[in-house]
Amino acid sequence: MRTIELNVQGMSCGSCVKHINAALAALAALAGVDAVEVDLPAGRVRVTGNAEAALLIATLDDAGYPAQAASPAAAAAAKPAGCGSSCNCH
Ligand SMILES: [Cu+2]
Repeated sequence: MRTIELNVQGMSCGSCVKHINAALAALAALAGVDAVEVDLPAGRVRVTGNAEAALLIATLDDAGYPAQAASPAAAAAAKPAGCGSSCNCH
């Protein structure tokens, strides 16, 4: 088991968080996702389990949220906007 941190774009309100949780929950039995923690202000998702990072990223992309493996530089650049034109849940 491991923890994978992802930076997720376009996630800016509680509805986005629900979409992301639902998308990743669908992988739980299939690929081994034990826990999903969404940090909305940071634009970050932490996934604990055995799923491959590439699969998590593909799943989030499919759900409409471009994701990438977290790195310190990317985290500094991530600035969540208010729910609006930059929000992917509408
Ligand atoms: Cu939203």
